[in-house]
Amino acid sequence: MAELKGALIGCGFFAVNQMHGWRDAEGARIVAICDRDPARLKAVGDEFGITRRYTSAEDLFADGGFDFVDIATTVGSHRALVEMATRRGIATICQKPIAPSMEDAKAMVAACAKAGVPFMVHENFRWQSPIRAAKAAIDSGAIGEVFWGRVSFRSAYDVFSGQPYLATGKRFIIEDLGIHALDIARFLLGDASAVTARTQRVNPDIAGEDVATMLLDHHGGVTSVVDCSYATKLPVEPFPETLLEIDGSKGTLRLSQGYRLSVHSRDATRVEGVEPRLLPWASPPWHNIQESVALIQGHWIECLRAGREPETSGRDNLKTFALVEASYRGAAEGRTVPLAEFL
Ligand code: NAD
Ligand code: 89V
Repeated sequence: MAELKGALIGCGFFAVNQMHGWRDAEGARIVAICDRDPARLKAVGDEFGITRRYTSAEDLFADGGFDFVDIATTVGSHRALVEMATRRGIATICQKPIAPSMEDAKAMVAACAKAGVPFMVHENFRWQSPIRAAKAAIDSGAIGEVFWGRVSFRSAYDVFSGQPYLATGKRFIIEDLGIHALDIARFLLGDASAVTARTQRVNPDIAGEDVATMLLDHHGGVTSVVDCSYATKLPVEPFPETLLEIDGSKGTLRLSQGYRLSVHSRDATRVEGVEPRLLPWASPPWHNIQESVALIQGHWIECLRAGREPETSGRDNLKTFALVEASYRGAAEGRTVPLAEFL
């Protein structure tokens, strides 16, 4: 089958991981790149040997010659770029968070549907191999019927040096990191119907919240706690591990720091190391996230070829983004927010 050709827009901090992933991907390659910052465009173009370079996305789309676009810019430009792609009928991947508002997110999903364009949000945390291992254990029935869960990400890692914009936005941890944990909660425990949230800002040098605690009501009566913090100083820094506690009718599952998965059921407790692969280009501690980039890209290629909707399609991701919006509204108003207010 012919190799899929892609274009990447936004050659910043995280896009380098995406470029590495695409370079190793089977069945797709990046043929053109775009960044409005010429220095970043040159750095990525030179590192990955891409000669078709654009400082304007309009010019990139006008020249065409690719089957899909991978949008790796920050959130403010997502809607305009996705809509540009739909006007050209180009299949689209867009980084999380999908948009700055639910209105924009819905408009993007609608535009892709109208144009018949496949649309995936790059929501990669559920593609981390330790999270996939936990999902497989739950699906095996080893812990029985799940009734409670916790998805936890607590760290004091300095994310601001690599991504300075994270310190300046009114919204921080739920929109940037909690979004991943909320998506994992949906992935493992099913869709949610309501959320109750509390936020705190511990670091005085940033504009947004750096601690958030969310209580989710999932369909089917499952309850979960999703908690995240960038103000938690631990003896061994766990960044960027997401930890899990899942309780079921027959046992329990724990994904603990150091990528240890323990599945306890009536007869036995199975403990295994589920450390992610260290890809040749990866650099710990980011290797967990970096591997998930390669995995979600593989999923995209498979789905595009098979004409299948990706797991984290725009349509699906509205349910994760609704949790983000509902958490902010709930924290501001001190009440439980039904997701129906957004969906
Ligand atoms: P960044 O600021 O380092 O890079 C963004 C790049 O996009 C910049 O080089 C900027 O010049 C370029 N850009 C912005 N608007 C543009 C436009 N209209 N046309 C062309 N170029 C444009 O940001 P980053 O840290 O790389 O984050 C990018 C996105 O990736 C964000 O949405 C962020 O939330 C997401 N992200 C995801 C993960 C993950 O694991 N999924 C991790 C980190 C960041
Ligand atoms: O995954 C992300 O979106 C990143 C980080 C892990 C630093 O929060 O921004």
